[in-house]
Amino acid sequence: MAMLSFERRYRIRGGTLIGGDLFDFWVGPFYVGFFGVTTLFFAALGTALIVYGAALGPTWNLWQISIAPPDLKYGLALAPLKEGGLWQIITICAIGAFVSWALREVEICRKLGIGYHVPFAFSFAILAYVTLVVIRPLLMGAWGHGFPYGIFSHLDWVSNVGYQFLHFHYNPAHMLGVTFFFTTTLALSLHGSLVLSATNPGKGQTVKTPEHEDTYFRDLIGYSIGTLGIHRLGLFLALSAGFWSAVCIVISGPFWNQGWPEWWGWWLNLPIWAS
Ligand code: UQ2
Repeated sequence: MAMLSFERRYRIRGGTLIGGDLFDFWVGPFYVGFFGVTTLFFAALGTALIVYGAALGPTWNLWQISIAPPDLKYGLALAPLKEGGLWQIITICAIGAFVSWALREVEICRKLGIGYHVPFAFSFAILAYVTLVVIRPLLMGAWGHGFPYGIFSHLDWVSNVGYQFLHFHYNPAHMLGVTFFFTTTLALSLHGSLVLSATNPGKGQTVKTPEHEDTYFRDLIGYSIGTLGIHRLGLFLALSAGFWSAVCIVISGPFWNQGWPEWWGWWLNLPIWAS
């Protein structure tokens, strides 16, 4: 699918943000660009450092390999390579690769003259990661507040940080994040099933149009959001899920350090209950 004959028509020069024509070419189906080179550089270096970190560690068990951030005593300083320094460089590589990838998406949008919706959406995922390993550790005063890079170790980190606040489900921003994640799955399941139902009408019958899709939901709930609208809604729900996830962790510690159940004291303490 990647090399259909007409695709050549869309392989246009220009639209680069940096480097002019220098990296403006394709390798097989892939656009390279300056940011293709930087993506490859950061991803390769970061991966090599993870493998090096694993080689230093006590195990090759894939589930148990973990690259830990520095001890809290190092604060916001650079740590020795084997005591969290690796984690710090790997974090720089990860952010370098993610941001390069987003900018390569931007260059492709510019070439094609389409909107920046895809890199805009990806930037929310980057924001969520950067919130965990940069913004929150900065606000808390130590890189040691970042999460460890390992399959089980990062699960343990999430559990431990959650219990530091007694019951994370009482975090109002966490509530919003969870609700947006669930609503995203609801919207995608409605949309995916509706489109498949219209395009798979059964043997001998013709494929149905969006008019049928609209009519289905008007009959069912009296309202159809429309074919463009469902995609706007889906993007909004998914971006909101990522955004409130970032908010829910960045307020935990820097702006609230009791249990999250206690936060709801503002409600119990309202003057209307005074008597
Ligand atoms: C729709 C529509 C689509 C869809 C879907 C709907 C023709 C193909 C799924 C229905 C969606 C509605 C009513 C919004 C539901 C709201 C939430 C918060 C989940 O109308 O247009 O296009 O796929």
